[in-house]
Amino acid sequence: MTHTTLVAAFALACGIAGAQDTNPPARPAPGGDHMFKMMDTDSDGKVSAAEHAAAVTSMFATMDANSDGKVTAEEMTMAHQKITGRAPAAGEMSAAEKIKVIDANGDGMLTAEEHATGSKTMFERMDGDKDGFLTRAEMAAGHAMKMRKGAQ
Ligand SMILES: [Ca+2]
Ligand SMILES: [Ca+2]
Ligand SMILES: [Ca+2]
Repeated sequence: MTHTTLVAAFALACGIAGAQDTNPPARPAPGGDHMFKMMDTDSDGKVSAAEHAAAVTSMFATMDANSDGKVTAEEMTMAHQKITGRAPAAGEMSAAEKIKVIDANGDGMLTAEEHATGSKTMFERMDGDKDGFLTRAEMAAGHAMKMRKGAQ
């Protein structure tokens, strides 16, 4: 294998090369506006804590493919690919890293309770003006922050 081939293979493994083919600029960012509309069940343009919690609960059920009450990194990766149609892009957190952030007992899996508690913390962190509702802008800013590696 030549050096150039190695570099190309590495770029491909990191999703750098693949991102250009699978993600044309015209396509809206996955999980952005669609996710917001899904969560805003009363369509008032804001996501309340209750709306967020309901979405989190149904998200957990979706991710828990074998319904054992726990979500593993594999299950989260599979659910992510099903929803967005792609693997996490370069620079995005992997499922294992996302789990680690809210995995209270450190067993590498999420229970519904850990997921709910972690998501509530994220809601509060994303709610920049602390009015108890997430606007589109607040959610977009929060997700950008969350996806950046090493962000706390
Ligand atoms: Ca709402
Ligand atoms: Ca499971
Ligand atoms: Ca807010």
